[in-house]
Amino acid sequence: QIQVEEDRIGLSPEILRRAFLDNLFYIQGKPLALATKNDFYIALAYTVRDRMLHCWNSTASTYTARGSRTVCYLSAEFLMGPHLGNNLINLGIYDQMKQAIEGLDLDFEELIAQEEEPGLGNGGLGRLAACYLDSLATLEIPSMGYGIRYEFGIFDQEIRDGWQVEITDKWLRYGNPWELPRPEWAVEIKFGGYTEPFTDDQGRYRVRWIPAWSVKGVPYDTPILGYQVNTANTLRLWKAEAPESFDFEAFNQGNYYRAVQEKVASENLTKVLYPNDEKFEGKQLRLQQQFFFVSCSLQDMFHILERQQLPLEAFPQKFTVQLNDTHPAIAVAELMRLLVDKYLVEWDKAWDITQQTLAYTNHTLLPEALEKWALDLFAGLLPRHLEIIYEINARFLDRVRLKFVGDAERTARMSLIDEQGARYIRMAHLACVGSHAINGVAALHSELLKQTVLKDFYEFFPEKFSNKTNGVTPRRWIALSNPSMTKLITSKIGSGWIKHLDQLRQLESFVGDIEFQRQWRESKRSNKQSLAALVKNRLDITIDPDSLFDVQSKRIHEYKRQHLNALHIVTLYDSIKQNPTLEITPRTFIFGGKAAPGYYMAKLMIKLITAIAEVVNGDPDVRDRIKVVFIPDYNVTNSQPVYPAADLSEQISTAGLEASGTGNMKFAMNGALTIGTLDGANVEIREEVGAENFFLFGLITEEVAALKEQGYNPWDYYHSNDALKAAIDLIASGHFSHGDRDLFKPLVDKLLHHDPFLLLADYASYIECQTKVDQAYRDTQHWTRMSILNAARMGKFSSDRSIRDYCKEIWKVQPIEVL
Ligand code: 26V
Repeated sequence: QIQVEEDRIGLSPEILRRAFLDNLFYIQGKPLALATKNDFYIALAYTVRDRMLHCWNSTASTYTARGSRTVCYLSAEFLMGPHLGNNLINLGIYDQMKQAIEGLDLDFEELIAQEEEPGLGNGGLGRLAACYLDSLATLEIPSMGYGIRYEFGIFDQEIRDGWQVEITDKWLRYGNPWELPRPEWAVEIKFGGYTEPFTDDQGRYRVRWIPAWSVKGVPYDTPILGYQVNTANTLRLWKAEAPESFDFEAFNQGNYYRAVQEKVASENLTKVLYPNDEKFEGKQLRLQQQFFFVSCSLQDMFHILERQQLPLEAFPQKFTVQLNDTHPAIAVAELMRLLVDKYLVEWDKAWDITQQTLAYTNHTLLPEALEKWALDLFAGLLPRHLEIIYEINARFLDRVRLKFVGDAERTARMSLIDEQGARYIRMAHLACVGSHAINGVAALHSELLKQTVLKDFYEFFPEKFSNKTNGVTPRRWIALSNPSMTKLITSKIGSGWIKHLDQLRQLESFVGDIEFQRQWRESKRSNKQSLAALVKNRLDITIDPDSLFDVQSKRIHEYKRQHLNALHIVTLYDSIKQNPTLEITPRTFIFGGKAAPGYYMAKLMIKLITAIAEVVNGDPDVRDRIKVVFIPDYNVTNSQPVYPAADLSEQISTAGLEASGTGNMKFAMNGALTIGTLDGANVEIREEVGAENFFLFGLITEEVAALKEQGYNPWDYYHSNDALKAAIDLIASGHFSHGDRDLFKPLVDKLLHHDPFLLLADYASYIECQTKVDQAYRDTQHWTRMSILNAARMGKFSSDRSIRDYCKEIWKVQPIEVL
């Protein structure tokens, strides 16, 4: 007997079970006996989705009725991770659904594990966007995420013979139950061609853009449900398709085959996510992707404005648009073009609207990551936008000259166009000039922005600058991924902390409670046991849950210094070999992370870690004291069991180079202690948890700068530190490469002769600090206290706090309750 309505909204285990079987039959077309694991997963996903659709509809109608101001978060990446578990948590029916499924003798966790995560991001920047969507919905803020529906997300990583191998990510292979295509809201995006001036029938001077080709942008919407609220916002991702019709003749003189070619090319636009992070490459397709999703999104906003019958002047009241790094910075020129060319708004008025609407977040200071597009490439694709950028630049530089009379160097430095040699468009400058607010992602990073890459802009409009320290969502990163700790905390202080993370401070009153300490250790121990089981299963490596789990998981990059961690391991290994009875705290070193496919040095770092693992794990003299594990294919799914199992979190970037970090927050919230430099958000984490509960080492930003200034010579450190020399020599000798002395030579040579990230300068301090960690871990009670205090004091790093700051200080938006 089918009870449609109740079966689609009811939350009891009985109704959920009935709904699940119904979906299995009517969506997958399978009875229980014939269904595959994927069928079960899809039926389960639809059962959950059904329960979200009511919220989604009520949210949309509430927003329309209230005419609310909407946050539009523009990001080339959204690293959402699997939806199912998260939606169950946010709906508050995780346990009920588990009961419903287990009542059918199915393995609930196994079904949840079926989901192929949408890996539509590289790392920190994309994951931040996902955490922010969760907080926006939870805080009941009208908002929309806009991005690209890549057919292939970040590659899957396999490790073969110790090397990274990239495998295409076919995440859409078995369908995506979370998205709804909205072909009726498709838009057209134009590229190439040329411009010509003309006088319109009112005698106005105007410019006409005659594009050479176009693509269609089709929106795919995914509901983003808040935690225990009725708000379900939308993530709208654009897919490129061939245009309905385009007058190719106008440009191609009837060249049919070229027209067909261009149709094929248009569908390539959203095929694949570029897998670089922190390294800019001026690829044409990448610029096409950026303009594509920006233009789709802005046109979508104009359509919403029209549907609500609001005047153009209302644009900045209706929308506040956040640019997640410079990837969507072309929005400055596109919004101007739409206003001036299409909607016939006069320039000054259009410029006001643009500036009032846009705000820009910077995520990196690394010069090689700053986007600058070669002028000819840009002109070929977006000729009209280039003219608009020239006009913006001319007007802006006039103001610069007025404020800094005679300072021609400053004018050249601030220009939107880099004219030293080949000419480039500087996207960060465009974003700064076109936005009313500019922010960094941690206190230190925001200060450094003002002192370095954006110094001139800070001097020109200081009022635009602010800091918005990153945060992460406690729903995914604690409640979902660490159920044992969640249960323990809730038993002591109730469940309010999941929405108000500051409440974790109440745990401080239990820090001396022996029984609570024991339960805390037991929770950590069971999480370590689970990770050990996963490692055994996937890699057939046995690790000891009673050893110290020392974890570094993040993208592989020289500035993040995974090889400094490796030098510590080699030093420990060498000292045990020299002194076989050496007493050390048994440790398991765990690594995870992908290298950009074209980043040779990062790939070699993976090979170094796996090579050290092979030797260390195979050596009976050391293997009961140290073990090394590289977890392949580090992504959201695979990271979720890692944070709860860590004792020690490695946050060891060269000071001044990690903008914020967000993994550092996930570890500390889950009770790991941090060994770290004064970099990014580490600074603020240490302030919050207390210096006595944080293992600090290394040069600070000013010392790094001073050392480089005076002429840094890694050789001096190599020759004056025996342990360092021994570790490097051992790697160079071929000890970890079956006698091959060439394999790691590029890495060793770079350290000895150049060492741009100052590993050798920080080595002694790092090793000394690791010795303190070793000793501290032996005092179990004290370690437990520190672990509890870390978790208890991490409230600041909830993305709810970050989003509240953005809402109050940049977006000027208020919550709207959905009933
Ligand atoms: C740059 C590029 C260049 C073109 C190809 C694709 C691509 C993708 C990403 C990026 C920029 C990456 C910048 C980034 O991820 N920054 C990280 O942002 C995190 C969130 O704010 C922050 O926690 C990390 O410290 C910062 O490295």
